[in-house]
Amino acid sequence: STTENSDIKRNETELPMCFDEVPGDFGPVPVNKTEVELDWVEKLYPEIQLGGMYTPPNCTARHKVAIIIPFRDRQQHLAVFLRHMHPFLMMQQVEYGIFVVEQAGNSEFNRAKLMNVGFVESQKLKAGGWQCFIFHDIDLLPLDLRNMYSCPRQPRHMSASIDKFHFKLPYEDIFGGVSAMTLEQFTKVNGFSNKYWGWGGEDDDMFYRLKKVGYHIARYKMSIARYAMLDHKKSTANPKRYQLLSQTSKVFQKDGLSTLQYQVVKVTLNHLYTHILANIDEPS
Ligand code: BGN
Repeated sequence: STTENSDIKRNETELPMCFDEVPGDFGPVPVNKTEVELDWVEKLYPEIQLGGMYTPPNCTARHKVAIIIPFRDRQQHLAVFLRHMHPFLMMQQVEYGIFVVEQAGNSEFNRAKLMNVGFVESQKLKAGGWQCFIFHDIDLLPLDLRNMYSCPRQPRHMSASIDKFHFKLPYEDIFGGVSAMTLEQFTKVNGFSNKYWGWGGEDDDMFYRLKKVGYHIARYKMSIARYAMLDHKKSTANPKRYQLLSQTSKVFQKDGLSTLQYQVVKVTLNHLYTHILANIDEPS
């Protein structure tokens, strides 16, 4: 009977495993950079659960992935990003949540510290915890479904091939933009540094940490790791980044998750994302 059938469907243990790669002919996907209203995007994806969480309904997900997005003053990008990412991630059959971590206060933007906050806070919001963390700039939109939002055995640099950089890798050791690390990888390196205020270097710092503990960086081939970048103003570079980078491999166990200090101002479970507003200023 129908009742029996739906009972079977709801029983998770009976579900087949989700695929590990998007099958067949799927690959390139279009992007739409047109600015849209968040209210309108919400109506497009009623199947997304509160907080921007999703579990594939018809298969058992192989990956439980927290997407962590450092954020400030990019309201115009948020709806465009969510409109692109939700259908993309649903197509990949991953179990995921989207966490937008916004910096309160007036200090320089600290992307890396916000990502540490996103790691800690997202983990509190998932029963059993996330296994995979994808740190994601809000201005990057993936262009190919074969670019799986999962965590392989080595940390993966995902945004290798960006339109704004003419789809060329800027330099071999780059780890910025979008990167994926397992829970184990991220905790082993003590997370990101908390010390990079202003633009640049925090991703290189992570690269040095990973290298120091013996990981190497995985990447998809350039025809798959393709992204479109949304337009924005250039930020001012942090002049201290070279000095900080010269110390990383010596001091990283004393700067990161182990020394992270912040206050959560507010956590809001919106329909398409969890908003974490945090004060990360250093106590004066
Ligand atoms: C690099 C930045 C990265 C940034 C990439 C791409 C530094 C450290 C001194 C070499 N690194 O130059 O943080 O992701 O450009 O924009 O500035």
